[in-house]
Amino acid sequence: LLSTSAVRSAVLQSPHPEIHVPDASFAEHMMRDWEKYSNNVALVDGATGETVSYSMLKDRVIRCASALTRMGFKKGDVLALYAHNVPDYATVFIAVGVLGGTVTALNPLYTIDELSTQLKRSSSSILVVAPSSVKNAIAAKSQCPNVKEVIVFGNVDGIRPFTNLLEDDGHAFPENVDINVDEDVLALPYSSGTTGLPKGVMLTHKNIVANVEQLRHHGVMGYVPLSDCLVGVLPFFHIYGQVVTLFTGLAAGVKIVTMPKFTLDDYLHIVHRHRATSLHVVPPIALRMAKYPDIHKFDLSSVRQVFSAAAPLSDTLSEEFSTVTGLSDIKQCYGLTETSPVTHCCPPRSWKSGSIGVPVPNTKHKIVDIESNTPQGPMQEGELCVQGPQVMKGYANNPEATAECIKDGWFHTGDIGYLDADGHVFISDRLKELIKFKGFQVPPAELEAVILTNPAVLDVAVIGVDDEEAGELPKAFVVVKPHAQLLEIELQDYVKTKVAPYKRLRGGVEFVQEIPKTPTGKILRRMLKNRDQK
Ligand code: 4UV
Repeated sequence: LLSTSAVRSAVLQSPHPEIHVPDASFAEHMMRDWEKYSNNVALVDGATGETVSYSMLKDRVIRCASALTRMGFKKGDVLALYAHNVPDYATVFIAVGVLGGTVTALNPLYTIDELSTQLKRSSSSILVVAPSSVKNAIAAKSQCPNVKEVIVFGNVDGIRPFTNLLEDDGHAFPENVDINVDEDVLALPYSSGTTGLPKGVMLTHKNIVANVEQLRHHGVMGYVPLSDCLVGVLPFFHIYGQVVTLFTGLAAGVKIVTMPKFTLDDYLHIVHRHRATSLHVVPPIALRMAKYPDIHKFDLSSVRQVFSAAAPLSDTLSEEFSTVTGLSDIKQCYGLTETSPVTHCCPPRSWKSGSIGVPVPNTKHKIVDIESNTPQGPMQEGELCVQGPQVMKGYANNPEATAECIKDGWFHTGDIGYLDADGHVFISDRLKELIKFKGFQVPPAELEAVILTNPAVLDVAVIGVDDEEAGELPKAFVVVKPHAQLLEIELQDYVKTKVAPYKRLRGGVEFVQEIPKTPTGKILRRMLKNRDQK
């Protein structure tokens, strides 16, 4: 794909031709081609069967934006989405985009503490929730004076239903909101980045529009308008489901079947029944499919391509998956919340097992030595750095953390990898402290802060331990206070009450005399990891 001399030069361009990224706002860009798709199905609620056509979706966006305007929501305001995947996730996101507002999405499994932390940090004024989350939402609202109103997808007594917004006559729809596509923040997901607690990632209209266009390019996701069908199984609160499935799918005019919750059987039924053409999975879903004895009961012949991202997909799993499912085109992609997310994807035809492929259009990359920051040659390991229009504006209210990861115009991913002789990237390790459980971020610093609130704990360090099914499991090394008593199960139960289920200490607890640290007090996680592997 790339000439050897191109690989020898340290900074590499994407092998794809340069594409044009329009200066359109997110909403304008999403709806640009919808006239062509009008009566075709945009979204199907996989749980209820309700369908929404492109023209209905546009109508809903107008009504929703108008209703939000009447509620006083305006440019610069933040709306929090705390819900499972439903078709109106798209309605809300695009309507907020029209108004020049920002959406901060949250995992619906977040506890009240986790929810109120993000509501406060993001200064959200409206909270849109699923019926099952109303109790948590009310409790969090009472702790967050910035939250003015709670709206529910569905019906719950005393809470304004989202359908009420869709009954608006649309007359307050603002025609001319002035949006600066390079500056105005459309999405504010939270990511821990290289270190520390979750930080608000400022993704501008341009960032998201760029990534949608980079993915739509025929050499990347290659969705076919009007005939393709995607399954919205990965959560829309995470950047993967949000941009790669929902936004890129809707901009491209395909049909998306939303699933509020993953169960393997439901997923395969939907793929079969709706004749899905491209699947977006994370390695744990690929593993479940590869190990499912009843897989042959489902007709997967409509599936043209499978993409896996968010965590490493091993050669072995990729091969087993293809053998068992008969789906030979399983390609890896790679990216981060901070890069909207996609920076790399395996190119059609010339992809290699275990590789994350090559940079998507308009994206440059280099591998640098982690000590000297000098560019590395082929087969030499170092930190992967990227440059492109999808790289975030920065972390909200945190110029220090931004400056630590964006240096001289290069975004440092915190992942270790190398390039092979053809310029394909392989990720081999993680430099940053992040743990990934089934592709979801578990920031060790967040768990450490929670564990330190236990009165028996003197000191703690959390690392990820390898696990075949989940990728990694969070494990705590704990120093107990003198004369205090603490059992592993007690601490695990304590953590369970404070965090979402995917952050639980499934890797166990090990009691130690002291936590190894550098002279400046930084935890030596690598030392703990190496000790754990022995
Ligand atoms: O911030 P985040 O949770 O973001 C993501 C993004 C998922 C993507 C990326 C490209 C796509 O095409 C897509 O469909 C979905 O997960 O976590 C970012 C970190 O996840 C690890 C890596 O450590 C990142 O810094 N990661 C993401 N993709 C891979 C990966 C991969 N293919 N192989 C290894 N690690």
